[in-house]
Amino acid sequence: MKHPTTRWFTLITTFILIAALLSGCFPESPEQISARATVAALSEQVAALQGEHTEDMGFVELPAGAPADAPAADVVYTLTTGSEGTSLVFIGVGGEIDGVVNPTLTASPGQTVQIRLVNGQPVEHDLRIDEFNAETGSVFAEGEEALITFHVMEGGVYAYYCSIPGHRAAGMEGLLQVGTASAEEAGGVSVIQNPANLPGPLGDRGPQLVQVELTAREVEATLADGTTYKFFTFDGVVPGPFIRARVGDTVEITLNNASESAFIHSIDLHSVTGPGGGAVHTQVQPGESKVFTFQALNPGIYVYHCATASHAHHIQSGMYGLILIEPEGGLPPVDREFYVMQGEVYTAEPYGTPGLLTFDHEAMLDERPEYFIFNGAAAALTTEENGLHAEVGETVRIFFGVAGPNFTSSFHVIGEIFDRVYSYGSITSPPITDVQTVSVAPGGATIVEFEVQVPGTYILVDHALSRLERGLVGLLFVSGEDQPDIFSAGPANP
Ligand SMILES: [Cu+2]
Repeated sequence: MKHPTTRWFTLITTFILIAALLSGCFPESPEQISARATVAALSEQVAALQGEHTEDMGFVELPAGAPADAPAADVVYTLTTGSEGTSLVFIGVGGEIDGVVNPTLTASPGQTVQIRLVNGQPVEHDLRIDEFNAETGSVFAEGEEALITFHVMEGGVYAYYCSIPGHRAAGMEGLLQVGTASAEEAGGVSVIQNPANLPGPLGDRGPQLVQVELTAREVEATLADGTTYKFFTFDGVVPGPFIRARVGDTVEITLNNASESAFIHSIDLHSVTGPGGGAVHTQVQPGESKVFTFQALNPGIYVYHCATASHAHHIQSGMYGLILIEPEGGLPPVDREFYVMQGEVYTAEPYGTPGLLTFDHEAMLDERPEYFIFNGAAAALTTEENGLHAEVGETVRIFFGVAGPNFTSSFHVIGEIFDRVYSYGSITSPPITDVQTVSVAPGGATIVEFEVQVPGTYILVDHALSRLERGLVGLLFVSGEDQPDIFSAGPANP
């Protein structure tokens, strides 16, 4: 299953880069000034990206095929450079890839591949494929060309990209697929938890017995486009199921460990009063089950996670979730509730490497994650299917947790202000009001609430924004009538 498109991610990345420039940190070049003019129109561009792109790609017409002096090759591709919205991209020229943005190139093992790069704009670019030591060197002028020829021996999926600083993050990357495994097949299954998938409010009921059954499953699943990873999960989703109980409830937790598992797994819920938060009673061997019971003494929004050594390894692999213990009478009603969790992934291979990635224990001890993710994959929450949706005038509540295992989140929604924040996840203290960014510790959670007054696309980030370029981004789509009294392009109407 293939999900968040590179296009979404790169457009948003570019948006952030532009926003940084607008903050006045750097002198502006003419390109940056013209980019500033496009910021106001970005919401429409984001919306337009949901459709297919057949026009306004700005690619130049070029003849396909290699120059006469080029060495012979089995497969020949021509790519030009260009812009799409505020992103930078490669665009296919000629043949089946003609006009395709960042096309997937194909070849068979043993073939000689030739890629001709034709600069479509007067900006420095190049094209590189690390695995084959193939690099074109820079092209500077519009129309300037460069050629690489290399042999592909082993099947696999490889990334081509522009190595000029910032250009890959701005969108200049694609895949070279050698052999029969398609980029889609390399995507594996999905462990993405849909942010709207959580049980509704409990209402004004009394305490009762709540029985919860969870199964630890180890699954190879999509970490990013063309990239998979061996996740550890509760019930095959990251984060695991949202659990909802109320203060005074007796909660019985059954933890199964799938027979295919290679590791022991367990569960520690921060809502538990008792040793290990339940982990001492739930170290479960593959194919077995264990049960424990606790009484919910304190209302709040709490993280749960696996607590089997190496704890940080199991957590970064995806074994975490949230449990809400409602206060008597529940939380105030809202129109929409969402469930979002942030985590880190420590891979041996650099960010953006296609194929199956492997866990790197040293990188974890050094706290150098390659990926930061919301809900189970890089840019998981940027698609129509897995994004957050609301309508103008509605109130939105986000249960936001940080699994870590190591990094504090500076949770922020670009273009919104949190009307209420339940700081530290405490719901027995009054919420604080009018907050831009909320700090959430690893193993901590919060609840933010806000009314959406203006239609458009809002971007969920950790405002430690380098992490956006490592996959940490989500989208809130708000539909409804424009509200020019609150937000509009152009000068004020007196
Ligand atoms: Cu585990």
